[in-house]
Amino acid sequence: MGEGGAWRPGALPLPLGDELLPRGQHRCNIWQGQFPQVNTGEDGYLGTAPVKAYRPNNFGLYNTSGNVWEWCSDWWSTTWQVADRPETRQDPAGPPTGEAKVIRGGSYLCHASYCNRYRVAARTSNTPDSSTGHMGFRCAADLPPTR
Ligand SMILES: [Ca+2]
Repeated sequence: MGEGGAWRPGALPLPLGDELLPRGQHRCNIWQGQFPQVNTGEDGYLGTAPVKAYRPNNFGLYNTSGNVWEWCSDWWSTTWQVADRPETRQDPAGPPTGEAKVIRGGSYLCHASYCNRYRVAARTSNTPDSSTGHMGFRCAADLPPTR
């Protein structure tokens, strides 16, 4: 940014490290403070935040990063995606079976010192019988056919 906040060609849009706090505005619910001893709740939440607490992304989706890890239908694998096959490259759905499901996006427990996965592309896993306060799910449906 140039002086006065004007865009300067060739400049990064935000100072490094300010992606989650542009112009002093928190963009998602993560941990602030000294993890795990002190959570300052600087973003307004010590635990989960309401769905519309932060503005949506450009697709209109809320909480794609932080707040709660999002359960995915894909089985977790550290090797399946490595193979260069059509099913691993085109709309990959993960292996047909597994022991743990993919979770993505990070949670209010993520902190730079411990779990800096509060981004849309972040993936890790948990078993389907797990129960925690920092995982949730997103309901989705296909659009009805148009005439
Ligand atoms: Ca928080």
